[in-house]
Amino acid sequence: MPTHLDDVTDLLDGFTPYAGAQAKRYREASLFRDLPLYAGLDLTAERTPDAPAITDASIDGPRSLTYAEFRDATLRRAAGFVEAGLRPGQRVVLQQNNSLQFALNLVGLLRAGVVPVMTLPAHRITEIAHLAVGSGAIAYITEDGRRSYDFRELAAELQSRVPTVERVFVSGDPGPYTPVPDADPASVTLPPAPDPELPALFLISGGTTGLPKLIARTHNDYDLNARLSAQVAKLTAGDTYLVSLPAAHNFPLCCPGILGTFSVGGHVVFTDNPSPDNTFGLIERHHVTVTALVPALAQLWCAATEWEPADVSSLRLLQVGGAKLAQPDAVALDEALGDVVQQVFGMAEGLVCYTRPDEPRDLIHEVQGSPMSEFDEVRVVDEDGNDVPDGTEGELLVRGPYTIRGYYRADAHNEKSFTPDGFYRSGDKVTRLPSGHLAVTGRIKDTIVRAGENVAADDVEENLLAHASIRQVAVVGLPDEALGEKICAAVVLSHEHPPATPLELAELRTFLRDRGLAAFKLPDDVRVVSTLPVTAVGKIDKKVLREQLV
Ligand code: OOB
Repeated sequence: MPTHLDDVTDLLDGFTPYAGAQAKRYREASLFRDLPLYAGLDLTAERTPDAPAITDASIDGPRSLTYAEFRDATLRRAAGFVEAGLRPGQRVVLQQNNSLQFALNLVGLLRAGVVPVMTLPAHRITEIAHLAVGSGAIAYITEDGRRSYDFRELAAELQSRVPTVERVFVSGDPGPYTPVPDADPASVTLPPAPDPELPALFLISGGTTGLPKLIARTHNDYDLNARLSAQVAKLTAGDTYLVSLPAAHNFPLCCPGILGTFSVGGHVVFTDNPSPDNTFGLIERHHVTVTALVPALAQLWCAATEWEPADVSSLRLLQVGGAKLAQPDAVALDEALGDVVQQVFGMAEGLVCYTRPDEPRDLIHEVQGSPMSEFDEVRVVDEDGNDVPDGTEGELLVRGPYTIRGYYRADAHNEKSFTPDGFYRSGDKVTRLPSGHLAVTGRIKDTIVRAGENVAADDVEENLLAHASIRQVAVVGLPDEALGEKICAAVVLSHEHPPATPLELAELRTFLRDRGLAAFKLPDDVRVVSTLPVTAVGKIDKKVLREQLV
């Protein structure tokens, strides 16, 4: 019979802690609170027990809970998990749509010292099985089939492929499984608060290549992430945050998102449908002040201001991140919604950059922000690892108090992804301004090797986006006998400025040549598509696109 100690020892096997001189500096600067991740919620519940904490506006709702009610419900859920036999240090895969149940399960697990693996609703068996094996998960917590997909089927498949996932708990109709458990906290001994230097939860890497990697975030570092983000967003108890993106993603979860809003005593509204015909009404009804979107969704919201009748003027901060927001889109959003855009450049691995609400609007439109902590050490380096001057493109490396020092149980990846002195190699191409602001220019490996020449996809994309009839674009390499790879541009046409005649390759090549693009970078193929495939959180997914185009 394994003991608690075994579970925690097992959790720590493959985890890279913060160490060395930096860890000492962070301690000396008192960056960490040494409290469990749910402390922000508990402190708020003490201060303002009757303030609104959560409104569930998903298909489970509508239902609202005050801070005291929500805290008590999470204690009952934690007691339920303990009574069901879950032990501190064990990992469980959590997969749920945005709802109160998601929040109860998350906080209930944290209180029980159980470590959730934060998967997204769009993940399917390949990713879920991979993450369950990688984390050593013993349970899967999910929901029934009332939304677009029946997760109980995924549960069956998961248990047949990964027998170490012994338990399945389901919110809603459990079918053959166990309902998510609740118990009287007075009748169960909850474990002591977890060590704040231990992993609190696992995030999933956002890359569009290969299978996702596990990112262990500690109580201390993730709590810091929430509090600093809340400060940058100037979040207060008067704010209402709408969870539009999948709640388990770092951006809506903690930047400042759900956890940041709890820490200041604001109100969190959950929706499981981010389309404007639903969200605009919610913004009006609940006086939503802050929300977070990926650029594709932001474009849709921007267009919808033309026809949606709801009053969305309560919105003071529209955070856009996860992928690059084009400058004209940032301008259009500010015009449509009244100077509300905040650019957010973040990563599950840690570093989050924000534009600040009081910065000049034209700067906010141009850059993806600057790091949120003065302890974030950013380097921009060339291919040989040498620092480049400000204004020159290079790879972003980062080390800081809330950036991981290694992926979980991934020694081979860690060799490539971290420098010996602990900097994370982001794979992102950026330029840095003397002010410290970063502009993201692309991904290091997003290149096409055409007839022996390296072509950066972002270079071609940026130039194509300057075409009035092109709304969205993704450039990928496709196999070609003569060239090795040929350059293919998948374009989504603009509704406002549709081309007079169908868009032809020859015309696009002339357009790009006139803009000064080198001949070897000109697309060999153009495909007009109605939408581009996206990842679980809504970023353009080039891997899937390539498969669709060949
Ligand atoms: C966020 O996190 P992930 O882990 O899903 O993805 C991180 C990657 C970054 O390395 C970068 O390649 C890209 O997504 N990215 C951006 C961006 N924000 C993220 N690329 C260009 N412009 C941006 N504004 O995506 C994430 C985590 C926390 C907050 C916001 C986003």
